Amino acid sequence: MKIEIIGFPMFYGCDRPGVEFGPDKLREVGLVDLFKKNNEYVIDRGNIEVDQVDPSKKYASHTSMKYLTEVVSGNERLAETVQNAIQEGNLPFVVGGDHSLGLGSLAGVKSATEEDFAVIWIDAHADLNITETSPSGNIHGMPLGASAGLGDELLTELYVKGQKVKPENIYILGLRSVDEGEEVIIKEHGIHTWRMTDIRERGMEKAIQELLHKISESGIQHIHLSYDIDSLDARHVPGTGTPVEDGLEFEESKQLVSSIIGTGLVKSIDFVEFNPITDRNNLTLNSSVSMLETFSEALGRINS
Ligand code: DIR
Ligand code: MN
Ligand code: MN
Ligand code: MN
Repeated sequence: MKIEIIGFPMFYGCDRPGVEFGPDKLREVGLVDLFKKNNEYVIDRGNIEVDQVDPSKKYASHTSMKYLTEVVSGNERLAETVQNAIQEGNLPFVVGGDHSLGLGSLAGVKSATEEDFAVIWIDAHADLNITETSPSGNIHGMPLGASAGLGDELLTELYVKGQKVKPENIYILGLRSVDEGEEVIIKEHGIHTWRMTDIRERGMEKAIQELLHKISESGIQHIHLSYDIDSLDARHVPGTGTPVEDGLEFEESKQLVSSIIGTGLVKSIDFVEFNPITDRNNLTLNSSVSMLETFSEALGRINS
């Protein structure tokens, strides 16, 4: 399986500049070679084009969603690139940029995949907001909800019409900052969650067992893994839009990622929210590289 690295240099989904430099900063410190160390075929597809707009026009679309036009156009291009990668039998590894790129990634997976697929979302946040529940209007808080078919058609109809993933096939881990409206959505749609409180109570080992058991019971053969670096404890990631305390330690995060990839079912991956501009002493850069090494090694093990 070839790994296709795809950069998505966008900050419009989080409305905080800097995160758009994530993909190129990671390339600068050897992103591609880091994957080549463990994997025979690695291609760098470069960056998806993002339409530029002045911040004073962030509300130009007459909805409370900020930068709607640019988020949608960039994600439609991303969806096509992801779809092509999967149809060629390759594994798209999408590097953000903010987490609104989940919209394009999942639309691409949906277009390329006939059968149902699962989404594992590792994040401090649920990213399940719809326009009415969003406290911020930031689209990076909405990609999972929209992909489940919830909320505004402006997002749910992106690239391919309608629901991309069934709520019962969504698994969120690392949660510790959930908005009120998102709590209702989690309950109503039976979305599987392992919050930090669950992980602290029962341990990561147990959480992984439960997760893999549920996925195996579902019979799903394609997992999309979406990794937000703010799932890591705040002290490891000062350079991310919304660091949250009481998060994952490296050991736990690595164990989780390795086990998920170890199933051999992961066919597409996102890695998001590294902001080199707000980083301190390269802490977040080093955290990102350290996690990327784990992705590379785990992929290498199933790839060889
Ligand atoms: C919050 C923050 N739930 C929102 N979301 C973030 O604005 O919707 N997601 N930071 O990564
Ligand atoms: Mn996120
Ligand atoms: Mn997050
Ligand atoms: Mn559950």
